[in-house]
Amino acid sequence: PPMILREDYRPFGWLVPNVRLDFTLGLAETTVRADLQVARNPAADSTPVLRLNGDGLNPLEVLVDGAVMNSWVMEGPDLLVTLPDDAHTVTITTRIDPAANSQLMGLYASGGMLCTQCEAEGFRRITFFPDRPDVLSTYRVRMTGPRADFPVLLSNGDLVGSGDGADGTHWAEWHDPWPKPSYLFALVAGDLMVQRDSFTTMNGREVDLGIYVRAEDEGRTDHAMQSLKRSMKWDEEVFGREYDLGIFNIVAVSDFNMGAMENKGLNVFNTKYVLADPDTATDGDYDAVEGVIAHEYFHNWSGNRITCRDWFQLSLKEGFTVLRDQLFSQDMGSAPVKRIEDVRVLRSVQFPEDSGPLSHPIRPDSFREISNFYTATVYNKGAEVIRMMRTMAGPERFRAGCDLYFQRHDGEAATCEDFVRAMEDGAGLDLRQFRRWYSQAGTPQVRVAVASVEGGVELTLSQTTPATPGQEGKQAVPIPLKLALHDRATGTLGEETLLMLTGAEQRVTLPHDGDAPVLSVNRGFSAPVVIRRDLAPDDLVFLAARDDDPFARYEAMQDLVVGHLLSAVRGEAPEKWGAEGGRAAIRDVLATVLADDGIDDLMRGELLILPGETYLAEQLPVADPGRIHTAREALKGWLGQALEGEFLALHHRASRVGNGFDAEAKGARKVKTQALVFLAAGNPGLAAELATAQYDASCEPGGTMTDRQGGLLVLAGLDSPARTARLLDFYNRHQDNPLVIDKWFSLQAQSLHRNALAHVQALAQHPDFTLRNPNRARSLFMAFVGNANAFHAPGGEGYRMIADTVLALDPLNPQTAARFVPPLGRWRRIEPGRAALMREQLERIAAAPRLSRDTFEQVSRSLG
Ligand code: HT7
Ligand code: ZN
Repeated sequence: PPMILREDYRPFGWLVPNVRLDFTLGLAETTVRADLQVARNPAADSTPVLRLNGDGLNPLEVLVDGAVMNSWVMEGPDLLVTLPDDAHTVTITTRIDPAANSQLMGLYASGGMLCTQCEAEGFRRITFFPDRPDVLSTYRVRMTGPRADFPVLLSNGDLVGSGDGADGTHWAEWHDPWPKPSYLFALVAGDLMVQRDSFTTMNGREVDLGIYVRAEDEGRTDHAMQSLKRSMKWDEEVFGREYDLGIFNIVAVSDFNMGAMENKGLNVFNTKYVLADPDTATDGDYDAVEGVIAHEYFHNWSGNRITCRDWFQLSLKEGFTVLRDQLFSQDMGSAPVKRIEDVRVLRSVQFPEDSGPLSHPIRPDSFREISNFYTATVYNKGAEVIRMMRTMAGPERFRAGCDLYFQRHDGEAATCEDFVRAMEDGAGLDLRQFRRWYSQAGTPQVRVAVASVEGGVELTLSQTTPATPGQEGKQAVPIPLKLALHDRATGTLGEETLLMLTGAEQRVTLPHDGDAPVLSVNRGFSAPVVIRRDLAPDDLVFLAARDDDPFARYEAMQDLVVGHLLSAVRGEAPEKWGAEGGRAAIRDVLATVLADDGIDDLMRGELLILPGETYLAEQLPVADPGRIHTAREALKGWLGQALEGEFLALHHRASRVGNGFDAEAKGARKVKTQALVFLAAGNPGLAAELATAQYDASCEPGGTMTDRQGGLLVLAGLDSPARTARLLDFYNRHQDNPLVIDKWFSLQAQSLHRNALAHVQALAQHPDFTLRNPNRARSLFMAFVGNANAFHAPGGEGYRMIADTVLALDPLNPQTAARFVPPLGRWRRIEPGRAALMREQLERIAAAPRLSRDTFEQVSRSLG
């Protein structure tokens, strides 16, 4: 497959101002008649040839200005039509089979309904079209189908007509007045229930809201609806963005490749991010629903009103929208906790991506398959890059920059450069050097050294970015670092300041009165970098227990544990990291955290999370996953024993808090299961009893899925007679709810049980398991990949199982298959024995015939 280059961008030769689509719907046969009004693009090189992208289509008929034309040609999957004049109407008829569409791109059948997914290049699987984001058209869509099968007929924009047809059919016609690229087109037809509501915009316009689900999911959309209304209000208040149609619909489908899709006026969602009720959704699920609903809604401005010129600019809409949804969630709940959660995702997913073979800038320079670039780098690092601009400008000037961007580029297909320029002009920032964050891949490493000088301290800061594939030499990037100098002896906390590190090395002197300065740096995670600082354990203990920045407390706690564990993994003498090899200090800080009335349980829960095994592996040039797992479990067990009384008391206290959805109840549930996690490592017998009791209590009326899942996850890792009984109970209780059965697969795949790998092998044969449903495939195999100890089984069985999954899934759903390749691609950073086994599996995949473009690209980059 060819490599597509960012620098090769050229405007399309033709404009397509208006599109009319006429669908005759059937699950196994849908006919599409597309009328494209086309005109030569004065801003492009003139060409009489209109290239219309297709993917697996045959034109049944081609008309130009109403007359049959036979001189069209196919070039690969594309249709080429040569047009004599400057403006024409081109009409093309195609026929597709949605039921056979297992890729879930284009028009496909899911549970008896029809729905579409067109981003990035799915529209070309429906009809021939210039399927690129810089061709904007208004759409008029007519659908006809059997009323009994498809009582609900939806598309983008406003409903402009509907009626009955012959033989039990009916039709509906929708018109979207806002010009949009083809990737935002959507159609849904099915037998669906709707929850309706309305929203009055800041200018007093009424918007009809609808959330459509299948009958069995009725009654589980209230949280999504409330989240939508909160999102609409927040976007008005914080970004000044008002909704621009009279209708906003959301449809939930159970077969979906990603989380959701922001189609104009008709968002299509994975059921996982719509449906929630206390008996079946965890607190994490509730938060995820709110976050994804917000994200897709916010795209209406950052993505739809202003879209991307080409797919290299994907972070223009995704990075910006992730930042917007993160800020929203910060405002809806606990801001520090949300920040810590977001940083944890960045460091456990994006940092490894950025230090491996798939590393790419947030604005990539090349790709073979764009679906492979919907990554944590484009999304999450992209959000961090814009967050840094906000930090440098402050919220008010940042808002002015956003306002200018929205005003300047409304209705356009824009670039990342346009965004940066609007920030320069609107927020008054000089971003000349900052642009390197868009072009340079890799995570900057910042070394910080502190020396006492007369009247203060001298900081020496230096930065380097390791080489990444195709980018050997790196330049310094501007790094905004929030910092404060505290005094350990007196306990005085210093004022926060913002320092810009712009060069490769920089020295700064900061005033400080006391004798024991402790530097708190990258507070709030002001920059997406790795900080290397040589802080003594005592200083980390001080920061973990006392810093006024919650993120800095979390960070110090993490550093303390990382220091101890890496020392243990390297086999260093325990004294190197303080008494008991640092364990005593960790125990004491944890005890302080457990007793600290100044923080709530949601925050306490964050401070109790030990760094994950992937994050720990990331700290080493070459890691032995087995040693990391052993060291981490040993620490957990030691802490579980050393603080058994405290964890028991915590579990007891938290169990007495009610089942509500306020912060107190959510916090209690969070620390309750965390207490169990430590106890399970320290005293498995006792933990099994408590986990069983927690599970059983959660099955009483009013009990929550958070407690049920938490108890069962811990129990699944232990050898207890209750294990099998409760797993069976959970299955029987929820067997009719696919999203909960996904949890059942996941928690067994994630469990710390020594036979987890064999359990996953057996579960893959379970009658409820299928690779055809992406949620189910991910629930078992992605959860398994996240279980580092099981995935990295020394004999390579885990690697083989994932390679088998890729090979089985690739012909069905290449996008989902390709997402299982990156875990194997980490082989260079794993000890040689396992690395060889990982590589062997990548080579086995590479050797398979007829590999998809998606999987081929990921495997070849991983081996490269
Ligand atoms: N913008 C949406 C991307 C998306 C997608 C991409 C490829 C294949 C399937 C997909 N479904 C949705 C999601 C978002 O970021 O909002
Ligand atoms: Zn998005």
